[in-house]
Amino acid sequence: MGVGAPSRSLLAAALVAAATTVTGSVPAAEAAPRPVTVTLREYGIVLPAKLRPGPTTFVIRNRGRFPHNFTVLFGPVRFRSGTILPGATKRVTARLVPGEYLIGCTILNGGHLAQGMLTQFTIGSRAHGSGRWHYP
Ligand SMILES: [Cu+2]
Repeated sequence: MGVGAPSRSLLAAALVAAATTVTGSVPAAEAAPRPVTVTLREYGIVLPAKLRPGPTTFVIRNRGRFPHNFTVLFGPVRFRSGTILPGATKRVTARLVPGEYLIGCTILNGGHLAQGMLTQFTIGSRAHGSGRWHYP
């Protein structure tokens, strides 16, 4: 008997445990990424100003006439979409944690940032003067 058999039974146990969490106290959000819609256009980035922690899929649509991107310039979790062509949609999934995130489009070496493609979102809050964020 190889090591495969115990692994399979462990996997089966994990699957049963995962299935039972549907009606349990674990939030469904931990099982599937929460979708957040983002719109890119000339010249702006539109998304909710407040988000929640956990696995999140940014559904990023370029509704403009030029290529754009979605780049976390500052924040506790960094990720980027890469170039999104006009009319296209890209999905980027990240496990978000509380904090402040600065988002920009870095196309044209800052040219789009200067035109206003810069925004932010926050997760949770922090005491005045404190650098420690918490949620809720
Ligand atoms: Cu842009």
